[in-house]
Amino acid sequence: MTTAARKLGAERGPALAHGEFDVQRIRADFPILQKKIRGKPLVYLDNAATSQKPRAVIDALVRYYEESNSNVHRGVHYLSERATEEFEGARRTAQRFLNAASPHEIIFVRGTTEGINLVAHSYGRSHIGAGDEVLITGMEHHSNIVPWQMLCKEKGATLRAAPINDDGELIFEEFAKLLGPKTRLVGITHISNALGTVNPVRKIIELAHSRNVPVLVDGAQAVPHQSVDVQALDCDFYVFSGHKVFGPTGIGVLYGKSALLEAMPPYQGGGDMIRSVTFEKTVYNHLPYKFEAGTPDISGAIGLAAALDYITGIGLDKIAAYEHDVLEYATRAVSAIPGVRLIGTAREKAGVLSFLIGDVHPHDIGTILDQQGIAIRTGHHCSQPVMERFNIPATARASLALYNTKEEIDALVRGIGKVREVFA
Ligand code: C6P
Repeated sequence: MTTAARKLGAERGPALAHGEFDVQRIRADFPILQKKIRGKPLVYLDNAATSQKPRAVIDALVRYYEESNSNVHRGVHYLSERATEEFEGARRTAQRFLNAASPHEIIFVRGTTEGINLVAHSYGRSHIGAGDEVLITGMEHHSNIVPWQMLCKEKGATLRAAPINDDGELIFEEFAKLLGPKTRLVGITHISNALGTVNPVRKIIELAHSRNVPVLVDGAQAVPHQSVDVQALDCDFYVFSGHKVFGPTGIGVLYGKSALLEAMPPYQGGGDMIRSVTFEKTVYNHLPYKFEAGTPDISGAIGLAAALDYITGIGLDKIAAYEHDVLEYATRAVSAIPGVRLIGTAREKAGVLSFLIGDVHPHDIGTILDQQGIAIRTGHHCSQPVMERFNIPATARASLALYNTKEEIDALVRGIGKVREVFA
């Protein structure tokens, strides 16, 4: 072992430095992490785009299709009752995961994007009118920009975005100034996918509520990394995607406070969302079914519940502490490489390391890393206004999950070294 390698080893600390958090045991739960990519061990650092799935989730999907598959809320037969029980059990799991007051505050949707669109169409259309304003921030994903823009255009309302500073933090005073008498809704990301910034959502919600403005929190990048308690946050809506939290694609959760959801009109019409239908009139179903028209993603919900149980079993506080340590290690190691510029240097960060290397195009960085079995994302990360704020077209982004190790960060650092060699 070289002196440098020994020094790095000492910095890394023992493998079990985080109490019972045994990263190697966790890695063994994820079949895909055992694969080789282009002849090299897979180093998967694209978790903000989508996370890998543990055996528990894969097994839950297979078990559902082998033993329970049927439609829900419809049949009197054994399988339909069993599928309904499992589907509604998944809702209760999501309720516990977010600490929602009731399972009927959990609406199953396709993902974060659909959750935000649901709120924009249903709550937005009935509460936002000409001259009103929707307030977001300068670090939102397109999913938390475009639905509001569409709504504002339709209604003659205005979309406002609170600016961010050079570290990628929300400028709170500017946000407070923009939160005015015309603001009807605040939409804010909990953690930025492009920068990793963790927003002070509790403080934002308190301020918005002091002015009677409801708040939607985009939790897509938060739920895999830290525990979320919607009652403690007191948010009005909270959305996340299953596939970013080790669950299947095609399923997500919209949490909404009962009183708000009760008063909102349905988003889509169809089966399951009705109590009775005549050609003259439809009486809508009660919550949560009023917002779940058509056959839902039954297996997705069951797979998601398995994922939530999986991370809850490990402990989100342990996951947060472990990932914080790996992110700090990665930040130190990557920023020490000559020519590297980090985009997003907020004091409170989680999960994401966005960077540039000299004037090398991020797509070239991604391609050279891919040849070494290292998966990162390059581009604007569906956050073009963030790129504009930093006056760059794109970044290379390494994003972490609970199974990433400091050894993988070392591989990333070596990979960046290769990029620098190629473009020297
Ligand atoms: N961000 C990324 O690589 P969907 O596609 O509905 O599951 O999630 C949309 C979404 C909403 N908000 C935030 C903060 C997000 O990060 C994402 C998805 C991925 O960063 C894919 S663009």
